[in-house]
Amino acid sequence: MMKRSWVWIASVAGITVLVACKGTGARDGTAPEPAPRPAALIHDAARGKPVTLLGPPSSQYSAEGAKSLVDGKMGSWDYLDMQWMGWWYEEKAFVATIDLGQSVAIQELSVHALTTSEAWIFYPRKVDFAVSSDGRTYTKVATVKTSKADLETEDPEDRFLKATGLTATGRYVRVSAERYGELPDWHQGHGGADGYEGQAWLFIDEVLVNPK
Ligand SMILES: [Ca+2]
Repeated sequence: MMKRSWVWIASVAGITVLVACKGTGARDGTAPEPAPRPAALIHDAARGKPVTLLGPPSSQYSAEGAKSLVDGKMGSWDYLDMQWMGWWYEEKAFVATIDLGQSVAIQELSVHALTTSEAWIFYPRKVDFAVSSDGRTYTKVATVKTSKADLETEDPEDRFLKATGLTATGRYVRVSAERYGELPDWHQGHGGADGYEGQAWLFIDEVLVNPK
């Protein structure tokens, strides 16, 4: 089982996101302040719809399985709050496909992700959003990338990595997230220096389609 490390060195920045909540108190070794959960969303078109994953999350961090991605429940900055699902580098890539049940005009797609470097959890390097009418042929409609500063933010954050202003139509939505990969050189676990694998976790808890 991997070990948690305790490093708090990095920078912060904002990117193309809806929410970026900063935690505090970590640098001096105290626990981060309790995090407010994002404001409840009234509805989105993916809520409760069937979800398939390329591969399941780690059994350590699996919430209630794939359906947790569309249950409208968001995690906090506590990665152990049972809302987040975690994908370790040994798991398959994060690829989630949602069947909306009917053709939908899509204006916005987003994924809610967590970063907590002290727990080896980093935002994805990028998220690709694709849409299909038949469930076989997918067309990429947006890519959201995170910057180096976003990826190496010091404090816990949660973000909606989102694509807006879309003019797509489709019944199926596919979201693919690229993991951070090897821990950065400032991180205690970099290069497996502490005897562990030196790889980052990816934590995601929700995929949203046209949130209102
Ligand atoms: Ca959820």
